Amino acid sequence: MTPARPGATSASPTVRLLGHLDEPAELTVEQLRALPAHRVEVSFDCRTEGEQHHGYEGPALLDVLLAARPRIDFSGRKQRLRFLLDVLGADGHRAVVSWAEIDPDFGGRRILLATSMDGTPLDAAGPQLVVPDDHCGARYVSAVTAVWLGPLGDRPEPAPTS
Ligand SMILES: Nc1nc2c(c(=O)[nH]1)N[C@H]1C(S)=C(S)[C@@H](COP(=O)(O)O)O[C@H]1N2
Ligand SMILES: [Mo]
Repeated sequence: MTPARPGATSASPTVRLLGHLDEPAELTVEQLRALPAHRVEVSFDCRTEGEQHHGYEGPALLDVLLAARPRIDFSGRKQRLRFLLDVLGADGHRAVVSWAEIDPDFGGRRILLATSMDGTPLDAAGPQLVVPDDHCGARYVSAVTAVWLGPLGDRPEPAPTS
């Protein structure tokens, strides 16, 4: 029998929230639905597949992380700028998002952790990162298994893979 891999079980894959958080968590897609959901229609370009159009629904990545209580000093603004999010997919594909991209005082981008794509629930596949303003689809990391939050220069080595 294949040993269960955290975040990649076929029954209900989970996404782990790691790093500088007061309440690190491991959430199923179903648990992500407890947060307010947003709906977006997006287009992005893929170098191999061409132009793609999809409708996604899910919580804002910001809300997912705020629920885990980031250890970030929010008293000022400059302190936040060194923080980044390392988003990891089940196949090892990964993309970095800066905290400032999703912070309403800076980019305020509506980046989602989608629980459905084109009306199809992602419970079995795992959630997908949705980056509506990106032209290229490469940051639409699917089957997200981990999101690490932390400051630049304080990243875990080796990278979180399980
Ligand atoms: N986990 C994972 N997510 C991924 C990729 C990948 O290789 N692995 N490829 C990205 C790329 S290059 C593109 S263009 C989009 C394609 O999204 P789609 O297949 O849902 O249209 O997924 C992105 N998400
Ligand atoms: Mo792509």
